[in-house]
Amino acid sequence: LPEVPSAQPGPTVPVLPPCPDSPPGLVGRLLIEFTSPMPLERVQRENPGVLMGGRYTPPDCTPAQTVAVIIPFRHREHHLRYWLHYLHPILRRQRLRYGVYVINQHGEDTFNRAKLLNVGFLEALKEDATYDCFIFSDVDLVPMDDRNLYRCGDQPRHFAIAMDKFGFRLPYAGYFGGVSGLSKAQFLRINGFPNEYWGWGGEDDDIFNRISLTGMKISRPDIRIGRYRMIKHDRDKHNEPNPQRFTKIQNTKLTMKRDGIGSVRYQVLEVSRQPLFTNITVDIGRPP
Ligand code: UDH
Repeated sequence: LPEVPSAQPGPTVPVLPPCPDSPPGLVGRLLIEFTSPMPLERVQRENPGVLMGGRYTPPDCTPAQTVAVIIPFRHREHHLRYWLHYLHPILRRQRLRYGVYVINQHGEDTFNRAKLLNVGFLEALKEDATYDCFIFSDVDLVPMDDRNLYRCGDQPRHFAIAMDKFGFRLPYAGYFGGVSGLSKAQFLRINGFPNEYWGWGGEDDDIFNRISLTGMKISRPDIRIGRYRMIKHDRDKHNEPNPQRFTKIQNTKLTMKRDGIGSVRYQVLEVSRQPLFTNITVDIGRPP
């Protein structure tokens, strides 16, 4: 590594080169399965380079961005172990500086995915004000190709475009669910995500509307690269399809100004730094 002499006499400081745009050492298509048992101790042993709280910085280069990966969560420990097992090595090969934040909804009231993602944005920034890219990932989605780079670009990015459960295609042209990424500036430009979608469905379409209404355009990887496996599961309790979703997504233009990152109210109950992720348990209230 090149070394620059420091101004003061004393040790020289190594200067790491910028991380390459196309990281060397990616392997391409991956074999993903969810049948072998996956104890957390094993996943920890496999990832000694990950620091407490699920933080990682490449040892050999300086990344252009700092990425917060935000996972909306409740009662999916089994899925989280597979996610950590597959994603940490992928993100490492992608030469990312990143942190993993599991935003755990406290209690048994109706689930609210988008509000948890808003909480994740604010809480990750409290942990590290240098985060400038936010990847929002469901806990049950694992990319099948490590060339699907988890970073932000000049437009909001949709990563999970070819999921196995949809026959490796987009289910509809405006689909923005599963795994998406926005820079800090892009996220603030759309006033973050809606807080008022309780239960399953619609919030991803509302986010799509926010992006379109602010004149941005979604960027996507090649369909052969944006492939995902979803861990099969039954419908969760307290996350029933939201019957209001169809009317709500008609009104994004009116609601996005008052409902978003600027109006999110919640209470953090616990922040706990685990070896492979930071768990933030939060009370986000309940539907009116
Ligand atoms: N999530 C939780 N806990 C919950 C509900 C949701 O952690 O109780 C999170 C988790 O990250 C999940 C994401 O929110 O990946 C999205 O929720 P989901 O997986 O329920 O949504 P999806 O559209 O599935 O993937 C809908 C139910 C499918 C039932 C299929 C029955 N065969």
